[in-house]
Amino acid sequence: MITLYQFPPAFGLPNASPFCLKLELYLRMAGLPYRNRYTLEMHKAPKGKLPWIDDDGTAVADSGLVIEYLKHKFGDPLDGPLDASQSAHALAIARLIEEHLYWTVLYDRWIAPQGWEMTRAGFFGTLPWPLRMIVPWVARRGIRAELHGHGMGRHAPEQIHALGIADVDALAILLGRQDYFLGARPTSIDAVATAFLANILMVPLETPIKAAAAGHANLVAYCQRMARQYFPADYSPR
Ligand SMILES: N[C@@H](CCC(=O)N[C@@H](CS)C(=O)NCC(=O)O)C(=O)O
Repeated sequence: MITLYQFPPAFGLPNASPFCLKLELYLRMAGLPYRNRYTLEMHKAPKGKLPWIDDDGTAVADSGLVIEYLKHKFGDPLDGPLDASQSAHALAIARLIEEHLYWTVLYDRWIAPQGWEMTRAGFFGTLPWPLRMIVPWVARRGIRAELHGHGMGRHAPEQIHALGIADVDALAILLGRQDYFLGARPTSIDAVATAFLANILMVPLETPIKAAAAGHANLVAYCQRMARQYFPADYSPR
């Protein structure tokens, strides 16, 4: 049995970590049985980040590497039929989302004042005092350092928003009038796109990037369609 270790649900989503939501969506899309373990024990994660899985004693970390592992072990019903060009297209979209757009979202949640209010309350609000004062401060300092290391954190807020909006606009063009990112059938890139778009569109935080995404009717309809099809049944939208 696959055990999925991920953060507890937050912000009205099955998971406020897009990487965790991506992996849970993939498991559901591929029809693989799994059980959830909600955790904050980062020291138990093989790479110090969530999500990771334990598959009958085999620990695998990193959402992308987990998906590769699952494809290898259980078959690849979603992406198996893709040709090399479609796979390359999907890889380019995933990199745009995970290695670029993600960092703009991280900035809006952890550094921009309005986002930080939401994040501090949502992630740390139930901690007892004085942990409630110390833990968020330490965590935010870590995220600030990561944003600086990546480079995104070195830009002005308007520049970060312009970069994120360009990504969202590109995604809207790439999706176009299709039902899914590679056509009429869902593939694993839809787990990636939905996890990140839902974490922009379906979270109660108004940002210029969310406004841009909400302005693309195809992205909104896509996200809602994927949520209806694949979000866990016990998830109740706000
Ligand atoms: N490349 C990793 C990224 C995972 C990741 O960045 N997880 C974040 C949450 S979205 C995390 O665990 N952060 C906690 C930390 O860095 O301490 C994947 O695809 O799983």
